[in-house]
Amino acid sequence: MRSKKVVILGDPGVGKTTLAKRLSEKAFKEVNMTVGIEFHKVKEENLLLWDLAGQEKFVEVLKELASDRADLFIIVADSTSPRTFESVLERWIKIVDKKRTILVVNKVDLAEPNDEDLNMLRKLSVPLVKCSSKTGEGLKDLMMIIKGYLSDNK
Ligand SMILES: Nc1nc2c(ncn2[C@@H]2O[C@H](COP(=O)(O)OP(=O)(O)O)[C@@H](O)[C@H]2O)c(=O)[nH]1
Ligand SMILES: [Mg+2]
Repeated sequence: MRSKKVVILGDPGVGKTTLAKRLSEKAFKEVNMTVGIEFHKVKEENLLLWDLAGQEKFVEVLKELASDRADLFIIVADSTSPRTFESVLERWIKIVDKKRTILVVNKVDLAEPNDEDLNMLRKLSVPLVKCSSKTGEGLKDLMMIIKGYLSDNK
């Protein structure tokens, strides 16, 4: 059976690669900057995570490639960086199918996201999970939501 295609999007530095590694290898690792695209498998759940880099010269082509037949999108914001919340609205949410999207607020080990930023995202009516790819907090919830989405065949 084809693995489920899960595309991870968000500004550079929000922790997309760290999150993908954490979900596939169950460990926190210091990662290198992503060039182009990286793939991570979550064997137990038969997922293929598409981890997209933010470099402008690739992003248009990659976005198209990534969104083709995607089963699920995960958009990541960084709780220490309000700008990355704005990008969710201005940039990332516009290129996904909202009915198949989960929002992740990462790095909650460093700071609680402020309420204004959170409310801005909540208005999108998309499930939102707060987590830390470093400590692992919130990742079980995230995995449950992912599985829920994929089993419903939405
Ligand atoms: N404290 C903390 N640091 C994180 C977390 N997630 C990622 N990082 C760090 O943030 C930096 C950027 O992460 P990276 O995964 O490369 O971001 P990407 O550009 O979105 O792929 C790295 O130094 C990571 O170790 C987290 O949940 N907590
Ligand atoms: Mg990366």
